[in-house]
Amino acid sequence: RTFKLAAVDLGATSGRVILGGIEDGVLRMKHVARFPNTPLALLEATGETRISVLDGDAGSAEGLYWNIQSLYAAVQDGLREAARFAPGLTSIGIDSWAVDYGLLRKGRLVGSPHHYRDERTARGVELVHSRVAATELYERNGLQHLDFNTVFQLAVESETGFLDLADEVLLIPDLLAYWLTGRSYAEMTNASTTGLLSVTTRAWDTELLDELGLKRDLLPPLLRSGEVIGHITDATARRLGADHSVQVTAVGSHDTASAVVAVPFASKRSAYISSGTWSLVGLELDEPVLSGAALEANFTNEGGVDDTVRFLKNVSGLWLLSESMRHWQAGSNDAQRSADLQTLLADAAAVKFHYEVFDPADARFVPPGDMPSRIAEWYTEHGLRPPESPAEVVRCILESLAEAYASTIDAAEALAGMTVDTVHVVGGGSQNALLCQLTANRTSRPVIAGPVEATAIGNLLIQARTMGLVEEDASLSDLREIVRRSFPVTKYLPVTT
Ligand code: LFR
Repeated sequence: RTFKLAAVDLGATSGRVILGGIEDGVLRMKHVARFPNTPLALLEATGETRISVLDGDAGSAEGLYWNIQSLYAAVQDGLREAARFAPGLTSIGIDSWAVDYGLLRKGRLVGSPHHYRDERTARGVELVHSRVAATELYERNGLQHLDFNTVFQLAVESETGFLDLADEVLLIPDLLAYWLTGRSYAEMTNASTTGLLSVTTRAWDTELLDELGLKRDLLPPLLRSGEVIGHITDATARRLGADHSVQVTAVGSHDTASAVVAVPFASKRSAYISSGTWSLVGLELDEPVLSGAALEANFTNEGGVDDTVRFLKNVSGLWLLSESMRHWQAGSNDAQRSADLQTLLADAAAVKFHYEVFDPADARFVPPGDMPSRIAEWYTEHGLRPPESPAEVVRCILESLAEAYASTIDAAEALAGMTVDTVHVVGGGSQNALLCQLTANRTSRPVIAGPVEATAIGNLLIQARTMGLVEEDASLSDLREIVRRSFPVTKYLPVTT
């Protein structure tokens, strides 16, 4: 009875479907499905092109893609399970990573969506900057420069002619919502990561599209989180075994926007870190900060739920650790192969740390591949002694992330003119006790860790408000009160050694 809502939450390495409902003012959740998200690398091998699951050195791949059809099949399986378990299901909300999209022609997908780690984006940056200077771009879209922002990807699609095939571009969550409902929209929080949305009007920047030679009608109408995308189609209802009155609700479809909704802010002076594959470190503000200093510091002003601004910086994340684990587990050394994460983290905590930190945002760490060697290479190039054992590498990764968090929070404080007295960590990284403690130490501020499922929680809370399960006019702070009531947190105090 309790469960009326389903959150589809897609991450770069796995996806999940989680049921939710409100009971006595508390958010209850039930995980119904979890599935891997394995990208596809199209490799050039012996002269012919063959599709292969990503393995080994993807640097030599022709392209890196999302297996969106498999993902959609897994999402439908998950929703079928959700509908079976919760016959009273009324709403579905979808969020995923940002920037990536499918190209459609007459409603059909043209090719597989590219993965943002595909290295073609460097060309896109050249193409865009030859028409619009970086400073002008920042004034218009307020975004941190990341080579993979949609605007750069579309510039490459345009140069290669693929864009000529398309009459519509749909971001990943919008594409899945389209398949479920037959309605195509662009939800605002995710649209704000494309680089094509005006940071001042939060409408598509048609002048920018013109300057870049992109067709104005490629992008669908915008929708705000909390609005209804549509009811599921009859065919979808049959496939899911769900009632056709089930609706798909626009949530903060950018996973980071949903995660920020679920930060149980202890005070107005709190910073947050949404810590997963990436770490998004920043502040919730009412207005964007578009100063030269913010551009210089490469901060982003993404659109948040309820017209907030996510003033933050993407500073790499636990990808460094998961990709290192993938490398070790595929290796020939038995001891390394059998190393599980918990043992490694315990060993890393025991390492006597006498290394420098490295820059986790260095471009060499973006593509998939052998992270431990790339980290060693970074140290050697800087004339420093590299970590050797896996435990040392893990410790260096976590110390370096914590240091990046600290300098980013200090910068955010200065740029936004606000004092930060507390740091919230949500997402997978909030379960990493070593990372949380190092973050407290290096930021010299208390860290409040949790909830781990912030993204799904934010997704469910916006649906709950739309469906009238909480007050229709509940503010973000009202929703955060529900988070505080529903989920415990862990506190880490800074320790100086
Ligand atoms: C986090 C995230 C970040 C975005 C990156 C790529 O999952 O959505 O916010 O910078 O993935 O889309």
